[in-house]
Amino acid sequence: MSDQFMMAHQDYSMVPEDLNNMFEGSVGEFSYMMMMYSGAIREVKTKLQVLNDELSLTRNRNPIEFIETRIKTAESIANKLKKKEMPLSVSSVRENLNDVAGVRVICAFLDDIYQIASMLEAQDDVTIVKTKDYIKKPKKNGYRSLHLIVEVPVFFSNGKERVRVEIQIRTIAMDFWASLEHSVKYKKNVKDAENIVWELRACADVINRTDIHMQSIRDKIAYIE
Ligand code: 0O2
Repeated sequence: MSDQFMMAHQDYSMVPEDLNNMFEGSVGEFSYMMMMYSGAIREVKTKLQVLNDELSLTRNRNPIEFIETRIKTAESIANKLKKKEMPLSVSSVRENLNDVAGVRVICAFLDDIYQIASMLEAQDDVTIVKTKDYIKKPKKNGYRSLHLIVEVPVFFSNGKERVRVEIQIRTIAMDFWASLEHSVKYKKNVKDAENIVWELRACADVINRTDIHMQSIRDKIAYIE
C-alpha cells in the first residue's frame, strides 16, 4: 500500500492513547468527529457507486474502475495543523482541514473523470467547496488529478451535519504515477534523488500523452458502436 488510501474502512474508534496530549478536548469528542468523517465517506462512496451502476445500465460501461477511501490518522491530522500553524482542536480540524475524509476514484479514461465530477456537482445535497484541477494545470513535479472538496449531509439521531470530504479523481495511469511518486517522497536518503524527480516528470508527460491517445482510440470505438 502506497499511502493511507485503501479499499476498506479504517476503524475510526482507533485513536492513539496519547491523543489527549495532541488535541484540546476529550477523546470522545475526537472519536465523534472521526465517526462523522467516516459517515461522510460512506455517503460519497454510495453516491459514486449508484452513478456507476446507472451508467453501466444506460451507457453499457462503467466509468469507475475502483474507489479507495481513507481517514487521516490523528497523527497526520496533528502534523498538518502544526504545519499550518493552526490550533490543535476538534473545531480547528473541522474549520481548517479539507482532507480528513478522503475518497479516491480511479477511472479508465480522461472523459470519465469530468463526467463523474459533473454528475456529483449536479446533486442538490452536494456542495462543491473547492475544485483543484491538477489535470488542466499539473503540478511542477508532474502530478495530475482532479480534486474536489465537497460537503455532504450526514444524518444522525439528533439531526444532520454537513461534513467535508476530499475527492481525488484520476486515471489508472495517473494513479500508478502518483503511488510511485508518493513512495519516493517519503523515503529518506534516496540515491540520485534529483535524477529521480526528473525521470518521474518525464514519465508523467508520457502518461499524459498515453491517456490522451487512449481516450481518442476509445472515442473512435464508441463512434462505431
Ligand atoms: P496523503 O498521505 O495522501 O494524505 P490544502 O490546504 O488542502 O489546500 P493540500 O492538502 O496540500 O492543501 O492540498 P492538495 O494539493 O490538493 O493535496 C492534497 C492531497 O493530494 C495530498 O494529501 C495527496 O494525497 C495528493 N497530492 C497532492 N500533490 C501531490 C503530489 O505532488 N504527489 C502525490 N503523489 N500526491 C499528491 P497529503 O496530505 O499530502 O498526503
